[in-house]
Amino acid sequence: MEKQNEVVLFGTWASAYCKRVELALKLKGIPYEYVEEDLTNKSESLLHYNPVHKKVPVLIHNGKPVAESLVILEYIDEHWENTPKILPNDPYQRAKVRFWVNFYDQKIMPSSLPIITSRGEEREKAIKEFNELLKVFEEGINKDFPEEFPFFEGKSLGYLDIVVGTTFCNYQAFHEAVAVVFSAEKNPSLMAWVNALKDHPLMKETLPPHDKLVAKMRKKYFGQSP
Ligand SMILES: N[C@@H](CCC(=O)N[C@@H](CS)C(=O)NCC(=O)O)C(=O)O
Repeated sequence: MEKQNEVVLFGTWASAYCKRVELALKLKGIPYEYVEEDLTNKSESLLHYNPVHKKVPVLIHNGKPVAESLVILEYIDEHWENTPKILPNDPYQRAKVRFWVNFYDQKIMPSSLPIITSRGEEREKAIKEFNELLKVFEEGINKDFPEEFPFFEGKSLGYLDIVVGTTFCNYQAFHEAVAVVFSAEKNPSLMAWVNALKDHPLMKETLPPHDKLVAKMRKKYFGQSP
């Protein structure tokens, strides 16, 4: 007999992109099977289901793959419509949330890479540039969503909370393994938001363990053994 709602997630434990999807599935109460991928030796299944990017996450729903984390989040929200909504119902609000999620993925996420790869003055410059983008982001979301702080969409976590939370809630690991990039003095509302997100029970359950993540970052970025 055909299963109606078989959900399988291909992911890897330290990936914020994968954690986005895990968190969304949990928030919506969707049962799923999780398959941990070894990205140094990608499985035949991953290559079959995501032949274009060959990346995780990939969600397989009743045998059909959906790739790219933001596409997956929107798919989940549209398919399981009688579960807590991730995106706002109002088209204009939805457009604004998508705008800032895209800004986050396209501008802020890539700007953390030069911080990892540089040293000394170059690193200071990279941190400064990262912070300038963060300011634009912080001021933009405060202006666009003045009523909804610290959680968008009222009490349940929304699209921006999921996307930002699953990366920034690990900031202490990044500070320990790489460099200190933000603080309550420089980024007051962002830090208040991130700290509130860190306390959400499903966020806590979903984030990777701090020590394991620090060790992974040190090894991946600097070739250091724990
Ligand atoms: N734009 C993609 C990015 C996903 C991504 O970069 N995944 C990484 C893990 S964090 C990956 O699978 N990397 C394997 C590779 O690049 O070969 C998304 O949003 O899903």
